[in-house]
Amino acid sequence: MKKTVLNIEIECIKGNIANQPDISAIVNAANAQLRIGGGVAGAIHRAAGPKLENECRPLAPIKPGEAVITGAHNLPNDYVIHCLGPVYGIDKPEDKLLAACYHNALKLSEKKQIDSVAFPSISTGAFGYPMPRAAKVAFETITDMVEELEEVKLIRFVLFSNKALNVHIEVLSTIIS
Ligand code: AR6
Repeated sequence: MKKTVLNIEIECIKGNIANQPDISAIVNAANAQLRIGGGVAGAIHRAAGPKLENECRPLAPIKPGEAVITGAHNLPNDYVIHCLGPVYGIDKPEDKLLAACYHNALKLSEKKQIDSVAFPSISTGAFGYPMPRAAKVAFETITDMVEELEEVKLIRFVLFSNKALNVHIEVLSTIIS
């Protein structure tokens, strides 16, 4: 499913964030130490190889809402943007911290002249953020930013299950008609 806002495509697909060869930057749902971990971080680090963790080491730790950028090593992309989402119920206010992840990732993309970015659903796995609420924060943050985006032309959400895909399609439809 695709929606276009001011010439920027927002797309939702089912898939694996570590297998998006047509995308310049993929976003990692990282841990504070930028180590391998599970879920998205595990998939990205396994596919990128150990040099990614080496490059991450001096950039850690990061705080909830922050984003840092590295190369992609063995991944088919140019960059990995590592975001630390809030742990739901602990890092507060969750919505502001989650919005900061999307905002900071897109700011970094603009700075590096990245034209396509793929996001997972940050914080909705191990960090427990309810997916419909997280999707609303993500899409609202992006639509608030489209006017200032000059480089980014495609924003893809890569969802891991049909259920996650359907939640995102439903929420996106309520935000962009
Ligand atoms: N591609 C796309 N989505 C995925 C993939 C994948 N390969 N794997 C999982 N998801 P999570 P968080 C979905 O837990 O909640 C890690 O251990 C998953 O179903 O990866 O931000 C880190 O080391 C869920 O909807 O990220 C951190 O400690 C969403 O992606 C912590 O988990 C995010 O799940 C970060 O937790």
